[in-house]
Formats: sequence, C-alpha cells, structure tokens
Amino acid sequence: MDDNEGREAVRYGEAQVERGAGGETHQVAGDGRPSLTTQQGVVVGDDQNTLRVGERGPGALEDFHFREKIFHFDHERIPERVVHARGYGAHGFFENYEPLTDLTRADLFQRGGDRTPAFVRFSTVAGNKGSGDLARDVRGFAVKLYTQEGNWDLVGNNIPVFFIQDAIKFPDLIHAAKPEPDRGFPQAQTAHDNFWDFASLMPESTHMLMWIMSDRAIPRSFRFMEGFGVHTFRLVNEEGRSTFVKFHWKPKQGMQSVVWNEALKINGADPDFHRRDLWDAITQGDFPEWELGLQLFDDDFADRFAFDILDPTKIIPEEEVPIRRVGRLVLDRMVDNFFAETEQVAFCTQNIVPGIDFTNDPLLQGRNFSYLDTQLKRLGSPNFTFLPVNAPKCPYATFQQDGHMAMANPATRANYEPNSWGPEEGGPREDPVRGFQTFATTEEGPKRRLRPESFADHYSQARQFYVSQTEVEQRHLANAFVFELSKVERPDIRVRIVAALRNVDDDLAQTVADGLGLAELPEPLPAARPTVRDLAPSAALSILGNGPGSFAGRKIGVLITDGTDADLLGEVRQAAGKEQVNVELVAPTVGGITDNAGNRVEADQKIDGAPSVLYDAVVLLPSAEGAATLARQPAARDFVTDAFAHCKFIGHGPDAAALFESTGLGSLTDDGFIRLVDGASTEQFIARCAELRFWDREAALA
Ligand code: HDE
Repeated sequence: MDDNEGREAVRYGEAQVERGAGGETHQVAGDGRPSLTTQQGVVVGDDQNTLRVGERGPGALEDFHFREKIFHFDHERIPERVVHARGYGAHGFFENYEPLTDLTRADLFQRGGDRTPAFVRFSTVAGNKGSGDLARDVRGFAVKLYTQEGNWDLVGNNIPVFFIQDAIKFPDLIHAAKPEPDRGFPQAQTAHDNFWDFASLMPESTHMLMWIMSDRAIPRSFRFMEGFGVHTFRLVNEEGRSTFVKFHWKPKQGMQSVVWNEALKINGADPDFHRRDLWDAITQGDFPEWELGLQLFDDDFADRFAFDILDPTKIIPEEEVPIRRVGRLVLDRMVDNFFAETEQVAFCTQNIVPGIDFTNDPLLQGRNFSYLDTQLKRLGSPNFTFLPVNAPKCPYATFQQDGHMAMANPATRANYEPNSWGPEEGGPREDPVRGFQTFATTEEGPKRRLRPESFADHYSQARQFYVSQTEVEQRHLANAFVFELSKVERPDIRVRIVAALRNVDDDLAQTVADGLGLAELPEPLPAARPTVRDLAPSAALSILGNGPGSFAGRKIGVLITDGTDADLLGEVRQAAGKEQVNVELVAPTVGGITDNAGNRVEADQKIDGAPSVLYDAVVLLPSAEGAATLARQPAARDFVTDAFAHCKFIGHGPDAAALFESTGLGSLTDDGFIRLVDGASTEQFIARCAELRFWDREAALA
C-alpha cells in the first residue's frame, strides 16, 4: 500500500504538513521541519483559525489549542529589573594565565590555560527595557563564571565607584534617578530636578558625578569600556591567608566613547546601537576580549592608604597599587534566545566560590541581600537557579525541594540532614575540606547606625579624577554638567551643585556657572573634610590618554552615488580590510549604485537611515554629479556636518567639493579631512583614524 494513501497535504505559508487520514502519523513533507504541537505534545492541525460553530458563528470554549496559545501569550512578561532593565548578554569563557595558588584556592585560578565558561550581561541602569542604548548612564558589567566549584558572579559596572556609601540609600538614589513619579518622565535620563536635587544633598556622590558626567557614561560600545568589581573583596588561599583585591576588566579593544551630541542622535537613529554592535562583532567572529586585572594589597596598605578601602566611593589609583593581569575573558557566542538567557539570567553578588570572600563594604553587604530577593520577585520562584543560564555547570546536590517550577527535587529517600541512610538513599553530605569556609575575621564594636569618619572625605578623589583628564575630556565633563543642570527647573538645585563643584575645582565650577548663566559663583558647600588638592593625577583615569592605537573593530560609513570612482572605493575597502575595519556603504537607495566602471554595487544603507553618527569615521566618494544631487538633500548634508561636528576623520574623493560647499564647510576643512587619491593616501587615512577623533577641531570651534 502506498504510504501516502489517505493523506491530505495542507499548505500553511511555506510549511507543508502531512496529515494522516486517521491522524496517526505526523511528519513534515518537503523541508523536514518538525510539526507544530501544543505544550502537551499534540500536533496542531490548524494554527490559522479558531474553532467556531458554523462559518461565521461563535468560538468554542473547547478550543484547547487557542486557549493554551493565548493563555501563554498573556503571561509572557516578567517584571523587568528595577535597575539595569535594559541589557544585552553573550557567552564566552575566562582563561586563566597562570596558577594563583599563593593568593587563592579558587578553582578557576589554579591552573594556567584553564577555561571557565562565562556569561556576561551589559546594561544601562536607569532606563526601562525599551530605552535607548546611548543614555548618559553607568553601564552594568555583570559576569557569571561557571567554575568547577560553583558559580561566581562578579556583578560590576563600567565605573569603579558608586554614588552612595550605604545600601540603605539605594532606593532613594534610584527613585531620584528614574522618571519623576507624578509625570512618569523623563525616561533613562538623569537630566531632571529629582536626580540633581538628591545628588546635591549627598556630597558622597560627588566623585561618581565626575565619572558619569565624563565620557565614560557614553561609551561607543560595550566592547570599548572597562569593567570594575567596585568593592574591595578578599582572595583566600589554601592556608586561609587573605589578600584584599579589587577586580578590573581591561578591554583589549581599547576604550572609546562618543560625544554627547552624537549620543543624542544615535538614540534616535539606532536605539539598539550597543546591542547591534555586540551582535555584529560576535557573529562576524571578531570576539571582544577583556583582561582580568587584580589590584592586590594587604592590611598594611589598607591602614596606610589615605582613604578607607571599604568605601565604595573611592578608587585605589593604579599608580599606587598596580594591576596584575591574570587572565582573559572572551565573548564568542551570542545567546540562542534573548529571553531565556539574557532576561532570565540572575546575578547575585552573594554567589562566590571557595577562595573568594566579601569584605565589610556596607554597599556590598546590602547588595548581598538585594540580589537574591530581587530574583525571586522577577523570576517568580526560588527554583530560578535551575534555569539553564543560572544553573552551575559543576555537579550540585541540595536538600532544597518543591516550590513553583520545581525541576530538580532530590531523588533520594532522605530529604533532610543529618540522616542515617546509606550513600544511595541518604543524599549528599557536607564537606569540611572542599567546602566553602568563610574567612574568619574578628568583629566587635557597639551596634549603631553610623557613617565612619574614614568615609568623610567626599571631594579629594573627585578632584583627582578631574585633574587626571585631558583638556578635551575636561571640556566634555563641564559641558555635561551644563547640559544636565540646564534641564533642572529649580535654580537653587543648580546653584547647590556649582557650590559642591567649588570643592572639586574652581575652574570647573566657574565654567559650569558660566554655562548656566549664573551671575556669581556661590560659596563652596561646607565640607566634612577639606579637599586634598594635591593628590597625584592618575593617567589611567583618562580615556583619551590611553588610546587604542588601532582602528580595528571600528566602522567606516562610505557615501557613494552613481558614478563613484570604482578604484578609490576598492582602495578604501582594501585598506580597511587590512586593519580589520568594517565598511558600510551608504547610498541614495539601498538598491545601490553603478560605479564609474559600470559595476553594480549594492548598498548597506539608505542615506536617510544611516546618519554619520553610526560610524567612527566617514568617507565621501560621490561622483561630481552625485555630490551635486546630494548637496540638495538635508540627510546628506547632515551626514557631512555631523561627522565634522563630532570631530571625525573625513576621507573624501576629488569630487566631493559640491557637498562641502553646500554645507558651508568649504572654508573650514582642517587636518582631519584627508583627500583620497590612491592606495597610499587611503592607507594614510585609515592610519590617522586610529587616533579615533580629530579633537583639535573641537578646540578650534570652542
Ligand atoms: Fe545593583 N542591583 N545594586 N549595583 N546591579 C541590581 O538586581 C543593588 C550596585 C549591578 O545584568 C538588581 O537582578 C543595591 C553597585 C548590575 O542582571 C538589584 C545596590 C554595582 C546589575 C540591585 C546596588 C551594581 C545590578 C536589580 C546598593 C556595581 C545588573 C535587578 C547597595 C558594582 C545585573 C537585579 C544584570 C542589578 C541592587 C549597587 C551593579 C535590585 C541594593 C555598586 C551590573 O538587586
């Protein structure tokens, strides 16, 4: 008998499903796709129409497929994170360079070359899940390391200090930063009264304010920023000896930020700019890497250091305690499913492993409560630890049981401990040798609500950060204060911030005051401790002072039109390719152009959808006729003027003149414009691009 006898072929879109006459077998004809089923495994015969009585009659309640589908859809959302709601994750590994047995017994640091699987989630803090990537904000840098002795979560930020010194102020800080409760805006912005009101009344936030008003808060991409564990932790070795440690992630790609006007425009042109960047890099095989750096110190240093090592509003300058690079983190795989992994990943600061321990940093102590608590709210069950992205990749055995979504109840007879059952039925036992041992500090003192005196200097390191910046960075920082405070409606709040800045640097305070149009400089805010004005600048704190020295991994937007010079375009592509620089072709239509050799060249972007803010540098290669046409189009003119205003290097072919004329840049060209005529000049252009921006232009225009 013919196998297909009695079967009817049904086409739904592209999929061809074979249905047995008696419904007994279900398989897919043609492309081998699996059959669609209900959650109970029943193959669905019709996913296009609800079950109804008569052709135009009412729906039937017994339509279990429809009910299951809508029921599940209705429950798709889980609460977004209270903070760090918008994030993007990727998988990878940590590779340890050499044994660190003298410092820690943590398994992942025991052998050189060992690789530990990792999952990293980058995020912004203030905005909701749908907010733009380019908000001026701290970025989260949360790393989950699935070690062979349990999961270690290093839940850090891209800024090494924090706004507050005590976790009890966290709800206030976040309430103040988030949209104002009566009006429900502004979204993903600190540029409003409540944030600056709170900040101006919390002198301890001043150091952090310097960082978030700096270009660190508008990174070019996740790939180009540093990460920090922020708090002081402990490493503990086999003998039980403890060494204090601060954790750093150093991007091998170098650091890079955008300028504020660019950030505002990127948010409109591509609110997923950072997501897309990470997705593109990893899927193209350009895996981003960070080196793990340790700042290691002992009690003697802690006692000597000018600030309290438990104070999370302070750094330890690299010049005072150098960073030892001990391994590398490589991100080499995107998630299979955003929700299952990036949304459901649950970082908890309390997730540490033998060989690592906490300190009494009051922020860290508070966080250790908060993260577990928040995961229960968000994921709805204490069994969130069994979700694949959260589960350890080493063996685990507990007596925890039941609860919503229980997935791994103990299979033994005993579900308690101690018990007198044998190994088969008795379940796991504690292990005093391999098990986690808390570092035995001695603690004593009166139980009080108190901020230690050693936390009282709020301005000296803020000043140190400021004086460690280049002139360009200082200008950006002052402009950021002016921008944000100009959005603040209450003059007294603006004045109070300027008064705080007087404790940091008088020039900065004056520049901000001028930018705000303040008639006179206010008296400095009373300070608990006078500012130490001569802390040595720390070169490591500047982004521009630590340039990448290469343009690799960056992107050039090349503007082309019909008649574009085929040879020059070829040179640009070749020179960029040699330096691992990405090129995107931007044209009047996405269908592309015909170059002067008669070749059809497809475009990546239509000019209206690809403003130059999406690129690190631009090249203008229109034909003379194309340039004349583009000169009449606002989008093309903005492409050029924005690239100019954002201090980008601009490579141009001989026929771009009409574009410069129309934008008024004809007389303003400077050394950041590079005329491309042949292979050599194109290579020079790419080499110049390694400087990332032509900052002299900004100084000239200021
Ligand atoms: Fe968080 N923080 N935080 N935080 N934090 C959360 O946990 C909290 C702090 C950081 O990608 C929440 O899962 C308190 C410092 C990152 O999933 C919550 C305090 C640093 C992420 C929470 C802090 C961070 C969070 C919200 C003050 C840098 C995102 C959702 C004591 C060292 C992790 C969640 C991810 C997320 C509490 C301060 C980093 C509510 C109480 C300092 C990167 O538990």
